[in-house]
Amino acid sequence: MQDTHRPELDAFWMPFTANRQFKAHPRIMVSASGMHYRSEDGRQILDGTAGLWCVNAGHGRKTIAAAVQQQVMDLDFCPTFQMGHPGPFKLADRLVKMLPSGEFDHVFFANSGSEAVDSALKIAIAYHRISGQGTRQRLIGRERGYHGVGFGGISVGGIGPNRKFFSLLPGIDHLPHTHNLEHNAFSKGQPEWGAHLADDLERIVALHDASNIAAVIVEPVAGSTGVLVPPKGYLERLRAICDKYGILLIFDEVITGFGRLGSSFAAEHFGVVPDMITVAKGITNGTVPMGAVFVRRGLYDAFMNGPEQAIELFHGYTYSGHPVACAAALATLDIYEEEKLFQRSQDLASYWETAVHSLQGLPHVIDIRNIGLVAGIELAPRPDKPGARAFDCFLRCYERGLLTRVTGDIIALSPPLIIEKPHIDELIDMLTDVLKSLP
Ligand code: PXG
Repeated sequence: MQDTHRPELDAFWMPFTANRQFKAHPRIMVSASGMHYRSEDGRQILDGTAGLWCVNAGHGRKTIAAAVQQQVMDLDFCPTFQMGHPGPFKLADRLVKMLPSGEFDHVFFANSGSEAVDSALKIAIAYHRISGQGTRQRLIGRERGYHGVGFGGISVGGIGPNRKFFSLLPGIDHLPHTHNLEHNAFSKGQPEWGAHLADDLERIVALHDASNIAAVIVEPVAGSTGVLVPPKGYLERLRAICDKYGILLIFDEVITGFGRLGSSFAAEHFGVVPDMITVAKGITNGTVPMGAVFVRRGLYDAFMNGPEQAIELFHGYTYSGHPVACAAALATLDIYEEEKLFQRSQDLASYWETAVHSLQGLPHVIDIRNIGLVAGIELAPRPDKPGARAFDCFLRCYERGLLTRVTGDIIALSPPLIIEKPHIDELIDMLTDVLKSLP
């Protein structure tokens, strides 16, 4: 790779990126269609990550583009504070019908996963307050959890580098993460060991008393920290303990929502119903920013008790329910439904599982885990250089024509749900070659 300084790349401070490395060796995409990106040097790159876990219906979907174009022409923007337009009403009505067993009846819109998470945390605290339990202020997250980058999200999140420079919200505790190679390496689907880790919630309740705890937030499958699949029975136990103490349970489904696991949502997949679900990414197939919080029956109603003229919740964004995002989301849901993409994800899951586990035994591979159309491949770190081997793997895959995602020494794969078996074979072949060549 040649170092060439391109001054036109200087001004953009790239998020979550090694800016200097990138700008010395840029990886710039100029178009995308179906399962592939095209890079500025004219190469086809197989998208092994659905962009950033969001392009579930594949790239360049014409009906989404048409809906967005039409919406911009018809109604570019309209506030949703004290007035409205049809989009978010239609979308919310449609979304609640996709949720498990009619349990959820209202949707609050935001513009990203981070905003959805902060909205959910605020709704939880406000809910207890208006229900006469204002001492319930504490929030509980989990080690290795990722809930975006707002102050709420990094506080309940469990990723050291995301937290260490910043002052965090007070009154936060963390459950232990569930990742354990000694017990669960090379598990297919949900690992057997680890349900008891949910019992740590009892310890936290004993420490602070339930009367001080508002909510627990977890990703049903932790994505960003390397695809951590919940042990069998773990989520059920969390639900039971939350029920026992009147604590709200929030599932952050920014990654697991919209078919990633082969069901509409992880809540349905695991048969565990939380009190709120946060989503983003796949809601618009990544085309227009949007996030949302789904709230369980009763939560919204609790807020509807004051004088009719009064605003019930002092929270919202200029772009909550933005017309263009709503149009993109509605067109996206049409595709999911018409092409039965969640079913497709389920149907492909066992082929995917066999394919990714075929990497077992290759150099450096110390664990492979999978569920639905997602997989994590953990590599042994290079001595004294954590993350370097997987980053090298990412760069080599990119050169080879495959987009992967790395976190620490873990490669995460989460292809668009339109993936075909030959793409899976191709992806595994490329990754096999790279792993064999990796120092
Ligand atoms: N919650 C979860 C579970 C997420 O995965 C967010 C919240 C925040 O969403 P926004 O839209 O604010 O970014 C996310 C985002 C990665 C990666 O490499 C994952 C995310 C974002 C960037 C990178 O795995 N997830």
